[in-house]
Amino acid sequence: MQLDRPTLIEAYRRMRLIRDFEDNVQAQFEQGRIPGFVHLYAGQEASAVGVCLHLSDEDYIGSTHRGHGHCIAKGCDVTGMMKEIFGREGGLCRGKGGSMHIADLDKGMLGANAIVGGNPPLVVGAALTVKTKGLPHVAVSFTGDGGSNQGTTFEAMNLAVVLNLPAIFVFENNGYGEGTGVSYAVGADSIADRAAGFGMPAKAVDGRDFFAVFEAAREAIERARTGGGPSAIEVTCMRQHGHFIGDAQAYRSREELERVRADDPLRLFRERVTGEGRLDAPDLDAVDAECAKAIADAIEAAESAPVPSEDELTTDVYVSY
Ligand SMILES: Cc1ncc(C[n+]2csc(CCOP(=O)(O)OP(=O)(O)O)c2C)c(N)n1
Repeated sequence: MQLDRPTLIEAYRRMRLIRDFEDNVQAQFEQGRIPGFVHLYAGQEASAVGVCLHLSDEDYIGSTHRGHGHCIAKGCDVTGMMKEIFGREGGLCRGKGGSMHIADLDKGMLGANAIVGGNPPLVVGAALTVKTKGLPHVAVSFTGDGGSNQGTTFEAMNLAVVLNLPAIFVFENNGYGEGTGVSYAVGADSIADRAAGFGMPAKAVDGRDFFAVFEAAREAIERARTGGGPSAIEVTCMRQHGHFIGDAQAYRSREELERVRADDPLRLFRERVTGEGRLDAPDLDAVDAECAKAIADAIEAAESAPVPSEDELTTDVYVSY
């Protein structure tokens, strides 16, 4: 499918916003200004954006501990996210969730999830809601290669097939679950083939290539929207950083890290669209400047926001439906 100019710009804008967000969060964390624990998504941008560009606020996604990219790709406000990560008032979850629990229901973002394999069952629940109400929406689960091994994920895939739900399982295979390699931990040659074994169409795509992800996601999402049921996409991605900020990555070779940097999906996108004459470098430079400013403003807003007051301590602990 040939993408028009505004769509290409929007794809690049979301990927650039994720990268800038991550680079700045890393710098702030290293200066001790962010509480808690942070897992960076840099290098995997083409996955989140290639999928979420097809979604509206009425569609759902479920995310992982590495969730900033999914939130931004789904349209969450970066200032609200930054305040959340800084633990400040005005954060998307009033500063109480932090990096691993950002949710924004107005955007269909059901939540980052610190429990590996935690989101697929939630996403299947959202897909069941959509189907029961007869709505044309879909629910997408982003899960890692590690999360693909969880029993919760297996049950979710089975139920999605049995009930013919509009659910899409995106498996972001970045080669590792913490420091454990896929070849050790995943007892199948292919995560996509294993998902197909549950009875759904499944594809593997190169996550360095935005266009490959976009096309696979288009097919899967269209199928789900039109009653064709669930499907799976294995996206092979490159994690540019360690598992968490501060991970020494002793389990990765220098050559691998050099390859990861060389295969940067943003650079590859830029080269392709300018090489094919579809966008000009100044168009992309303008997006770079816009995103840099948005993130600088977000940090400033987060730094100057107050921490939640003490009387907020016990609110939001239980939710009444
Ligand atoms: C149920 C559960 N088991 C273990 C952990 C600890 N843990 C946090 S992240 C992680 C690795 C996840 O790997 P993967 O799903 O491949 O995602 P990635 O970090 O590569 O994005 C583990 C084991 C956890 N949070 N939840």
